[in-house]
Amino acid sequence: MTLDNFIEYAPEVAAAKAAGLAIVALESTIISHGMPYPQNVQTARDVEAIIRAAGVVPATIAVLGGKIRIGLTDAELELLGQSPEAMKVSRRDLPFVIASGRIGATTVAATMICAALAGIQVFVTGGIGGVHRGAETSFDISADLQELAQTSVAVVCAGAKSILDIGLTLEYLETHGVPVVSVGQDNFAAFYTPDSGFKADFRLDTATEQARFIATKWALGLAGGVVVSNPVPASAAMPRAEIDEITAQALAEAATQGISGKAVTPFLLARIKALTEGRSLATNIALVKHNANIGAQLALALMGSA
Ligand code: PSU
Ligand code: MN
Repeated sequence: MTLDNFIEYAPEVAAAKAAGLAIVALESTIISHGMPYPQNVQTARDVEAIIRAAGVVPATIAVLGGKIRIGLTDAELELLGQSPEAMKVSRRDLPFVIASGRIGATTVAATMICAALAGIQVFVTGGIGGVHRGAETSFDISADLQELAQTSVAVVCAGAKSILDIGLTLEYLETHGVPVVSVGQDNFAAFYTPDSGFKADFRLDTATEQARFIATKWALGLAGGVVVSNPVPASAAMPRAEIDEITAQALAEAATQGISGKAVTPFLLARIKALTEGRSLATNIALVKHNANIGAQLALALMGSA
């Protein structure tokens, strides 16, 4: 068994690799477990279009038919968006979903692994997983953080949701040597709102500066990811008091219902969406599109600093 048996490129991505063009990876758990149908599929298509319009090739990543797929067709995006049986796949789940031939939607951690295997340096998503509130008793820390510690992919996101303990998430990243770079402001972003109240490590506003920083890290042999925190545009942000109240309610419901393990994050995302009657979804869509622009520019700049 060699890696070639398990990885398949879409023609567009294979051509981009051969020509040395900039490529941006995209995850699929955001499609299957992060947003409802049909907005999930529409957003996935729109994000790919934004990246293409910037002259960069998008590669949405998932596991289908026993293979890691780098770049999906429209019909495959639809399949991921509509299949309740699609598994949420993190690092530990990857061999299972490949070996069993099931439908797998990759998280930030698994998408980083697949992007690195495919030689893709930039990955755009919405929010990263992190240290959950109450982790001192639940031990619930997303595998995304360990992946950032070891896999050399830059992850453009809108920070981390306040369903998490953002302060502890940043502490964990610091311990593991993962730099958190902020775009356009000093503080780390909080997904629905621009400001988490915690400072990011470094503020680098331009793609050129971000690319120079990332290329320097890797040239020094410092393997591992970089978090690029891009705040939601103010015009699309949610009122902080409202999101705080809804987050508290969603967390209380998760505790009452005994939700645990990999189900926690999808449960909270779905409850927040329901409790805001879809307004959080509009914010979510807007921030992912904004991240696509930043990620495409970063991928182009990285080609120049390679
Ligand atoms: N946070 C979001 N939206 C998401 C996710 C997180 O705001 O869709 C998804 C991502 O795929 C992320 C995963 O990698 O949830 C983290 O899950 P867990 O907390 O179980 O590691
Ligand atoms: Mn977890």
